[in-house]
Amino acid sequence: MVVRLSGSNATSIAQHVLVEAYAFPASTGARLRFRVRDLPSFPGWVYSFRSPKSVTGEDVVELHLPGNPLVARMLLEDLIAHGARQADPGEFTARAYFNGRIDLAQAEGVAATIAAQSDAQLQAARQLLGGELARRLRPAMDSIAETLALVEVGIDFSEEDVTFLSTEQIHSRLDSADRALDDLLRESARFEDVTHEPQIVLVGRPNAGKSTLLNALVGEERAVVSPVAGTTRDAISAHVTLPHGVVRIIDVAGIEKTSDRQRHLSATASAQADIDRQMQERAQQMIQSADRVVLAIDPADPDPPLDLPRKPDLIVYTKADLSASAPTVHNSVSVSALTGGRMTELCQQLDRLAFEREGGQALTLNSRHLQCIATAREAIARARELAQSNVAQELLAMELREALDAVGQILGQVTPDDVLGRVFATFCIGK
Ligand SMILES: Nc1nc2c(ncn2[C@@H]2O[C@H](COP(=O)(O)OP(=O)(O)OP(=O)(O)O)[C@@H](O)[C@H]2O)c(=O)[nH]1
Ligand SMILES: [Mg+2]
Repeated sequence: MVVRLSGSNATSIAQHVLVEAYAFPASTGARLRFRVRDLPSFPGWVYSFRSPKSVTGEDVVELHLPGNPLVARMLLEDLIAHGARQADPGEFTARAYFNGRIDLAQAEGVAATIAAQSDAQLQAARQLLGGELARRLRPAMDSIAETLALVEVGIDFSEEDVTFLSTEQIHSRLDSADRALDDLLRESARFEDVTHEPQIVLVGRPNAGKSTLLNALVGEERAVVSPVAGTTRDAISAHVTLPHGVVRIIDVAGIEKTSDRQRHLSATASAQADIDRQMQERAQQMIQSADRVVLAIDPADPDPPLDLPRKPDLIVYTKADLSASAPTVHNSVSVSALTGGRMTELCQQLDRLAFEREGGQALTLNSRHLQCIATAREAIARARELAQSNVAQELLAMELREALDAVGQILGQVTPDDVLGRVFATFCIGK
């Protein structure tokens, strides 16, 4: 277990739980003895990282303890008694951001890593964490910032009749910035797509074995199973963890042909008829809205297979333990939920249906990133118009600054100082 302290008092507070005084050198670990309340002292590891070379940019001490939650809690309480406080959610990451250790997109990457429910989401989070977005944005930011710097210098020297940038030069710089942003948009995936939880609906005739399949996939008795046709009424859904992530599997009422239903109806009261109609409608809705449709067929069922409004993505022949002869059809698998036979293959097929996507390596942008990029591109378009007229240099600078701010906001950077830095770096104004 690891207890992590961050802040200027980290070392002095940590000192209180160590048996002997320790100097906390930079970036090293040592095996030391801990004392917690009246427990016998015990060994553990202490790692210290001095500001600014730590994950938060502050002094950081990590106490690595034996894996006993009770001891860890007592130690935590001792640290709090000596002036520490429990971190707020995300506080280590927030401090890392405010101390300039990571940019805002990387901070989003930390949150996305924690929330990830599939390989694709982890991959997207990893790219944010790795600063990939900052690298991709850099050329556009540089191009806008340099243009702004030159336009501002032009304003300062407007009395002296020197032109720092021609309209064509401004246009070509802005076009290249706009192109870089456009490329980024075209080549990236949307975070909302990646974080979408795939929904797979199980359909089939009554008694096909859908609920039994759901239970076997979940590993517990979620849905009621019985030999009576029409057992499942409301749609039942459950999360199932597949090799590449978590999906939602939905088990709906068995779908009957209208003629079967009529037969059924004559024997039931009209209230039942209404329930039956609602069940069927619900099942049809689920088929329309699900990401994938899996059709369950009992090979022993003499009735012809269902006519679905949508082509199923996979056919599952059920009850393989009862009938050895399932038809061999493309995109089908024959399983026994009862004995578990070929259920692993079914899971692999479901995994493929839920998570197959081309590429997979694309950078992922969330809606905040998209909004910032759109704002930047609008400002670039306005700046391009303004660059035509010489009188509007201040307005042009304003639009460029807005574009730069918008791109900078993706990474959480405040830009005015950045611009000033460039002006002074490229021109010896003080001369
Ligand atoms: N031997 C065997 N029986 C199974 C298997 N799967 C389901 N059954 C049986 O088939 C019957 C119907 O199963 P359910 O899972 O309730 O079928 P369903 O498709 O959900 O039926 P409805 O909810 O009425 O549409 C039950 O008696 C199950 O025990 C299997 O793999 N092997
Ligand atoms: Mg059922």
